[in-house]
Amino acid sequence: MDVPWATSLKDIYPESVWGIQKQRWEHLLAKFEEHYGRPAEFVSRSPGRVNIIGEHIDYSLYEVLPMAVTADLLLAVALKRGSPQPRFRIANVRSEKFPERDFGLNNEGDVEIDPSSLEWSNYFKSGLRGALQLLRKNHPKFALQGMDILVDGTVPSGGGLSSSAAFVCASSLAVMVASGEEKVDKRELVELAIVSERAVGVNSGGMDQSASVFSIRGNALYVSFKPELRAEPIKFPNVNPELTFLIAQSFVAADKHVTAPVCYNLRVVECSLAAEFLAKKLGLKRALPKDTSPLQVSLRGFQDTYFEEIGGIQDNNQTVVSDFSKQLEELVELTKRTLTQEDGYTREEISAIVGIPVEEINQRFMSRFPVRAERFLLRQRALHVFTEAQRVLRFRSLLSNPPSLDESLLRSLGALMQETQTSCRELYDCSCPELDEMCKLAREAGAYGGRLTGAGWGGCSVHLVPYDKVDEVKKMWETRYYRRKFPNMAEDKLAEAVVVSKPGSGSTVFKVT
Ligand code: NG1
Ligand code: MG
Repeated sequence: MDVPWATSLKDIYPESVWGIQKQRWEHLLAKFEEHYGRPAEFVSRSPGRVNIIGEHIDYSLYEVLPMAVTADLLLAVALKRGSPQPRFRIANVRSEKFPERDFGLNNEGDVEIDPSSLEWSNYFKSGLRGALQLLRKNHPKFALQGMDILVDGTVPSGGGLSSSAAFVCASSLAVMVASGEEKVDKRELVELAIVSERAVGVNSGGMDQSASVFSIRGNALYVSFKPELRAEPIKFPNVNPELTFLIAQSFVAADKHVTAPVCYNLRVVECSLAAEFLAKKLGLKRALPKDTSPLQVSLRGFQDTYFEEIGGIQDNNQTVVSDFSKQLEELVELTKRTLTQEDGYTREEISAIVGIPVEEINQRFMSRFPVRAERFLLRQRALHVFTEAQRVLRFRSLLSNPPSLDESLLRSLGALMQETQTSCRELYDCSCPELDEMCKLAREAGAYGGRLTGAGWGGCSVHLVPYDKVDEVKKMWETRYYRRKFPNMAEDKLAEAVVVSKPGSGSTVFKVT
């Protein structure tokens, strides 16, 4: 399926925001003309996302359930045709915060990116680099055009709503369209954006880019990574009271580029090492298959190989059960019995079990994206991943086959979200006191359940709230969290801290006429 071309903002946004979006787009296009002295030719757009459930399991290749939000990133573009050395000018409507940049390709015809600097244009560059590789692969004689670009983004950065993926996806899409690709295949775009975003220094999974590109308005998205990337829209059931998600900022900035070696990238390493460890301890005959996870071996790869080798699970009547969720249950028990050290494992201990020298472990798992750790908490990480994968299955089945359409359904969904929060806090260690506090306050004010969303360690949280309790929950946060913790916060910032989220549409190209 191709990325759609929109001709009206009504194709993109829900009715409630048409007015405000019209103003924003008119402002962007007027600014473009003022800045570059000619009109933009098209706008490429990709939204942020909120993850409803399935946290930190995409890079272990387990299914996740995010949805796009209405906030998005826009790139207004005009081409610089026929210049032999393409140059890129990229400016932002918020020029005080994001100063204009002008760059070209290096002598090898490549895009240079310095992942160690927190440079806003890196996200465009990584999208450009990915698109360029794909275009060169598909058209060997391909010649890149220069571009003038003006950016307008409404996804808060460092807020857990994946402004980064929105930026990278919109950028790759813009470069593809600017290069004459009228039809951009969604899956190709997602696959290239996943790999591209790693150039910015985080060894990420593929949930954000999938949600940003594939989402369909009014639906959540069930994303699978194995056997191949697939996204299935999931309609929300018509429950009474209406299913309402509140997204709340903690205003604890989670800067992945600074924390990656001890947070995000470290978790990716721990999960891959847990897969190797389990495979060896349980005596798998075959090596784990190389897959599309960031370090090429994953807990999902372990699961599939393990059950293939033992020929499935036997139930009480000795028949083989291939039920996926039963497999996950079994893996939880196996993990408890096999990864017994609560205080983690050193490199030496891991090396002795998996039979790979420490230097090779460092090289294979920790050289491209360095991590800092003495002990690796394999038991806790694997337990989180296997139980979270089960929660996603349960959540999805409650949405697709709701046992009832009343409050009890909402309570069951909320309870699963709450369990995720507990697991993120206790097993995955990716929450923070502020996020825990916000979840607790929301429940006191009537929310069914809530949890951090995205990588965690700060950023946003998402809560399932009865529609008639939305104001109470907001009030609770305002008085007991925001005003206490940030007494000097500006009123407009406070007003934007909490939003009711409606599932929005995915990437689009808009032709300016
Ligand atoms: P954030 O930090 O919200 O962009 C990150 C990863 C996801 C996923 C979540 C945790 C990137 C681009 N995204 O999301 O792939 O692993 O954390 O579930 O790094
Ligand atoms: Mg991100």
